[in-house]
Amino acid sequence: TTQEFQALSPDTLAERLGPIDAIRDRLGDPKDWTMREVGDGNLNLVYIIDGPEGSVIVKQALPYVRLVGESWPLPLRRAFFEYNALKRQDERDPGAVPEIYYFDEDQAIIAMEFLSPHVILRKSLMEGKRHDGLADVLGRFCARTLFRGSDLSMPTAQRKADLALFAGNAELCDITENLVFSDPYFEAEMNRHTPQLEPIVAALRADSDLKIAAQHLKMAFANNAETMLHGDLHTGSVMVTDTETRVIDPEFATYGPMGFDIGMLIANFLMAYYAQPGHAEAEGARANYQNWILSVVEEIWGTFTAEFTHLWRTERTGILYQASLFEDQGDALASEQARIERLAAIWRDCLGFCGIEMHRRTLGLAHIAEYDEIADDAARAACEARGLMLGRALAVGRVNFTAMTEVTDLARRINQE
Ligand code: SR1
Ligand code: MG
Repeated sequence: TTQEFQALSPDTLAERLGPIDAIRDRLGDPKDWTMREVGDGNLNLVYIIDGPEGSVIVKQALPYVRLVGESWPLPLRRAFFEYNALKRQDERDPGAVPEIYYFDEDQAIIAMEFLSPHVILRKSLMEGKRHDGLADVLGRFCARTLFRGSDLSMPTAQRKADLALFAGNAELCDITENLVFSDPYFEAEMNRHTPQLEPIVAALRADSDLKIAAQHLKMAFANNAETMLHGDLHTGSVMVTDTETRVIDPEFATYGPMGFDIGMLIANFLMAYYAQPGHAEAEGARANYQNWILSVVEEIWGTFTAEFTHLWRTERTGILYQASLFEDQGDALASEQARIERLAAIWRDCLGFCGIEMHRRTLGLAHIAEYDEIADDAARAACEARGLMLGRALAVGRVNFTAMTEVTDLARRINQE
């Protein structure tokens, strides 16, 4: 029997979660727990519980979009998809995501590892901090989870079952399909943008090539069910220390095209790059830091392709491109050509999704703190306009770029305009 959903509150946390061994064992006696709500995302409640023996994160989905309110209902079962995605990501890239201690499907509660002293990467990029190994972990995470969740690696019956399972996350896909790919390009009700951007926004909404690109990319997102995606891999879904990087929050997990996660991730670094004038003090230090951000972008793609190539050569156990078709017949060159062409397709998608993400974070409902926290409208618009220009160049011109250095060079040129 299912219990009626009840949102957790600081007053009820100890009473409701205290009896659960897996949580009490981590924290100690519930009467000594203290809790604070720390959720700053768009959808959920998030508590940190501190006990005499440790700390735990408790995340609970609400039956509506927190950012908007009860007028926008959203199914609790997104917690089920988040739980299942975390389990799979941990198998495919061990240690990359928080450990889960407890899951309650009816109450949409996941209790998991409290990452400390980690902070949200987006905040850290606004503060001008660098993180060793960041690009390596993120590039590898993308390669491992995307490759190992696909027909390149999984037993195909298992992949098809997962495809059907994650198809149930339809309402969260619907958010992405509308908020990311459509709303930015017309006057959707919940859109907002900085007033000084009006002429650029009008030009983008009248730009047929851009709207056609967005439609093609939307079709790819909705129809190209290549692998299990994280589904919302932005810099707010990454936690860091000086030397450690972890990925969180895969409630938008779904089957989709391989270029989606990595494109969305890179877009968020590029926007952090353009937002720096709104945050960094001295110009010299800012330029250095901006260069570091672009080096991370280049390294993420470099690590992704290196790891994907390694997995292709060592772990291709799925129904796609069997060794019997290539290597066993002494046709290893064809296998390599197939890999190069596959990576080229991911690259094109990645740039397209990257460009669209840069637009929707400036023109749609869900913006980013890097831009939003620039108090002066004109200064914010100057940063955002550069991101919009690069986004358009990437979405429309995605077939013309051949290396990430071409993207970062263009980012620099636009930054100087
Ligand atoms: C209504 S949800 C808006 C955005 O927040 C999430 O983090 C996703 O990025 C979604 O598009
Ligand atoms: Mg999130």
